[in-house]
Amino acid sequence: MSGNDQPRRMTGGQALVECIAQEGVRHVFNVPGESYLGALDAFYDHPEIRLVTNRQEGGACYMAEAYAKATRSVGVCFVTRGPGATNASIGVHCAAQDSTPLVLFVGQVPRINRGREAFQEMDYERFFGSVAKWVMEVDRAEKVPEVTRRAFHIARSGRPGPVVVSLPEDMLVETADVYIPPPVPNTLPHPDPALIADLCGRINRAARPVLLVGGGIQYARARTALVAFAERFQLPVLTSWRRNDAFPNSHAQYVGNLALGKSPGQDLVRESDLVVVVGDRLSEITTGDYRLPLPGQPLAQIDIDPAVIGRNFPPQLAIISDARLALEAALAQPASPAAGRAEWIGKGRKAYEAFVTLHPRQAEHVAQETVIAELQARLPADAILTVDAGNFSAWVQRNYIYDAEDSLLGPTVGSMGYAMPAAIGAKLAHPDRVVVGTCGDGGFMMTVQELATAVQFGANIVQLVFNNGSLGTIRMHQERDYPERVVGTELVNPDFAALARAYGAVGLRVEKSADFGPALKEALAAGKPAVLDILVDKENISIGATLSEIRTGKLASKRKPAS
Ligand SMILES: Cc1ncc(C[n+]2csc(CCOP(=O)(O)OP(=O)(O)O)c2C)c(N)n1
Repeated sequence: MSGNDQPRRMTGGQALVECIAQEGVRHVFNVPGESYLGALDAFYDHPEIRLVTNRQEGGACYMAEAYAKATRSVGVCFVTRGPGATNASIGVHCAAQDSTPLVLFVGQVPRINRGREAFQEMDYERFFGSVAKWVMEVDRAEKVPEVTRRAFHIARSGRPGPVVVSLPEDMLVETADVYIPPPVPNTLPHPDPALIADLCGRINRAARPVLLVGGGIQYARARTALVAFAERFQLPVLTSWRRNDAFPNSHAQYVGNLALGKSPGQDLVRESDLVVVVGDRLSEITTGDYRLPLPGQPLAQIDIDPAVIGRNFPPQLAIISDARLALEAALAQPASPAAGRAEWIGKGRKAYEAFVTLHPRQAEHVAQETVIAELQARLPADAILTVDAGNFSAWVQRNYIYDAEDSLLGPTVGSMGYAMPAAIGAKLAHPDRVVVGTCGDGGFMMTVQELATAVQFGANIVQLVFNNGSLGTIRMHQERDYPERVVGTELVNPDFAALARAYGAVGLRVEKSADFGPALKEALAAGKPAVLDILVDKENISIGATLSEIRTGKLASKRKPAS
């Protein structure tokens, strides 16, 4: 898409929407506000952009964030000043920790009123300063294209992330001669060939190397190169927290996901003599509280962002590069993997397969294992699952096999209320793929209002609610640290199936394991959004231990010294 050569007379709002259209944006998520009416009106003349009106800005911003994840392009969200911005901030924080390209446009008070504590006035630079990659207020209509182009460029380049652009209300209706330059090309950093040769030499010599990959693979569209690289250099592959889909899970070299709790993948890292990390920031959860890789363990890191390299773990070899370009360069290097690799990979794969094999538990209501087995059996291979924060997600992440690209969208930031807006965003991005959102009863109610958005915009998702009448994760922590002192974690819920029907969606209540399969089948064929209210036992509160086991000390407390 190109800009226009000659300046044109237009308002700030018109220039803004023109720029957004030229960036190739086809969905914009918003909650309207009078503070950006001049931009809102400009969408009227751009029917090629679908303006999705949400019911709460938290839902809108999550939806834009997940749309960005599902398309690996920049998500765009518009909210009003002050309260709109604060509501949307959950999505900005999510985009920051999840490295998701997002531009949040926020209305602002008229320029003459800046600094007067005018109606709903906020200083966005200070408010978003610690989470956004860049925050900028556009002070003149003719500067709209310059700031917008830069906003998109910053959001998607390097380590992707959120940008906030503040739009004074009067600037949006001001007319000016506006020159619109073309979008900034996304230039990718190439690796240093000598370092790639060094890396491949180390990999060839290592007896027990592991390859850990994260979201950088997904944004670089590096899957083909990654699979070829893993095969050529005979490496077992691990994925990071909530990036399970960065590598096909059915591949014989896939050995697991590094998530909360103990896993055989962690053992493999512990035993490794070379940990190669590509496109992952080595978060607290992926590294098991910053304990893996071990101190002094040989580490090689490839990342697009110099600030990510060595932040928590000092690597012995560091390559700043786009993940795909680095892996493709490595493919041209001689491969002579040390003897014993097949056994090393086989050992990891065997442990992984045992770890993810489902063993349905005793359950009065629905066993989570049955839900996963049915999903695996009934969903098409390219289905997209979204997850929320909550204990239920452990089953969705550990036991489901993610083979397709971008088939798991989850908040690595761990914020509740994500799954349903994310599912809607993913469905709007990929109308032909089946999209299933998964959440707990607590998380569902945080953004339940977006079910109206799904119905209005024809996003026919299936939303699964694992309903245990409790904020189960916190109850688990509570029982572990303060056994039998239950306070603040019980929930009295509405009838979710009836609520869904009131929204115009399909609503089904599933009380027994045997009923889940037929209910899922009905939901998938419904031709409209569907919510399955799945009753799960409070006793089966976590994947690692039952409520009774936790009460009797099966989980070690992180907060209190062992007595
Ligand atoms: C926005 C937000 N608020 C609070 C939390 C803290 N938190 C994490 S999990 C959780 C409970 C989730 O309960 P539910 O959605 O019912 O799922 P469950 O753990 O029972 O499976 C809470 C309150 C959070 N992560 N995000």
